[in-house]
Amino acid sequence: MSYVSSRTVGRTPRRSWPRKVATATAAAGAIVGLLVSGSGPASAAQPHAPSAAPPATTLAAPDIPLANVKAHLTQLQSIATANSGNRAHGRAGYKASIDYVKAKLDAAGFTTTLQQFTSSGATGWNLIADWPGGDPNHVVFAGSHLDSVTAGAGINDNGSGSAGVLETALAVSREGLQPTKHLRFGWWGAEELGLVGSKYYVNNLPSTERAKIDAYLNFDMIGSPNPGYFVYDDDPQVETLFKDFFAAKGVPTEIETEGDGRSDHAPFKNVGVPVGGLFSGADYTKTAAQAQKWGGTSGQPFDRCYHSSCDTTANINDTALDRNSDAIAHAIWTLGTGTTPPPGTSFENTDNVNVPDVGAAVESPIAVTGRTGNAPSALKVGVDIKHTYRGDLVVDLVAPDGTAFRLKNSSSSDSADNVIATYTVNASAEVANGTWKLRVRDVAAQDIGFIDSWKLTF
Ligand code: DTR
Ligand code: ZN
Ligand code: ZN
Ligand code: CA
Repeated sequence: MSYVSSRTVGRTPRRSWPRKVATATAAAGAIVGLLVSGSGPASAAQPHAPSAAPPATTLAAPDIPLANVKAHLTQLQSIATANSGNRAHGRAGYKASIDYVKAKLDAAGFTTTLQQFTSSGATGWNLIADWPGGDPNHVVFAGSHLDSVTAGAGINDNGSGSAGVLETALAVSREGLQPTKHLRFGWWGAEELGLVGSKYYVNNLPSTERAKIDAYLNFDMIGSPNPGYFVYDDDPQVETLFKDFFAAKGVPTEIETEGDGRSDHAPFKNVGVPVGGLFSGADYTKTAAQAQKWGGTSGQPFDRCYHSSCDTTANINDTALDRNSDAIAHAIWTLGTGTTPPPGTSFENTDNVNVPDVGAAVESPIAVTGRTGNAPSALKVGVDIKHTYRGDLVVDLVAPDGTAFRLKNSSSSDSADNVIATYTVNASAEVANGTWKLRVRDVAAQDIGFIDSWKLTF
């Protein structure tokens, strides 16, 4: 598709814009995601619909018994007590912890694998447990680190995450779950030495296998004694899944913003796997506002025994441990049994649509199907518009119900070429399924262009 470039000195004055638009924030950058759309461009008149997914139905997760989760913590505490007071990498207490978890999973019918590595001159292990069945090309993966620091038993950090993931896996077995996707669970070694075990796993996972992981969910500290309810702000669909789970229980959540790089989701995220997770807080101090919404004690750390000898079975808030363990099960059942497209799913229209010079707005449609509920609060809108004076252009995202979100205003001073950007839109008030449109209008004479492609990632 060719377009003519020319310049004029004066530019027609910009028009005032209808105000029924919401705002969006722009961020350059690529979108990493799974393309659901079929191959080959549809005609400009017809939306570029992905292969139609069956209506999304998911099985409801069972309640995860708090008593069972706490029984695992009691076992981990006993192991630490019998092994110099800790379960740290390279110490007897860590191998005993691995053996305990593996025995439970073997008895429950999982296919378990011990992956051995060396760090700081000591042998470490990752434990991977696969639930037989499900689509091997779509893996839903939940993990937690099993090692403690040398200072103590590490019951909240991270017996809590390890026990919550373990009990969810055992619930899969008890229910005889037959998920549509393949379920995998992991317990990492040497996280406290710098994410050593999870890095080793990802580094040794072929890229073809990495690509099969629809989502990696990380649980590191989920029972803090003065708890907060933090949701990782990584994959928008996973983030929304957890936020909606807690909202349905009347539990407010906050975004875990400083978690990047702080736990075992980081190696997965670094290779493009959609990630998410939950966190109840460590050594940061709970604010008065947070105590107001979550209870507990303001001015005190979420976990005053973080990395200390007092991180024992007495260092757990049962409500937080129970809620977060149930959230793990909810995520596994929702992502593992539903026909909802996996996290990081994109819908794309690659048809070229000409934008008339200083003319009427044009639209490029995308039909979104197979999703459940509303769009995420961080819906990614990837835009590629070829144009020789991008200041001429006004760009809106239009939701299926007609609500317009302003992505870009015109600017008489922005003479650069092309609009190639990714915008993040809070579309959580909009139903996800339906025909979304990219609306583009050229408001200044001379210079023309066309919509080359655009993409929605949930
Ligand atoms: N690094 C983890 C604890 C931790 C601290 N901040 C976050 C944020 C998100 C997850 C975990 C953490 C540890 O000490 O194991
Ligand atoms: Zn730690
Ligand atoms: Zn930890
Ligand atoms: Ca123009």
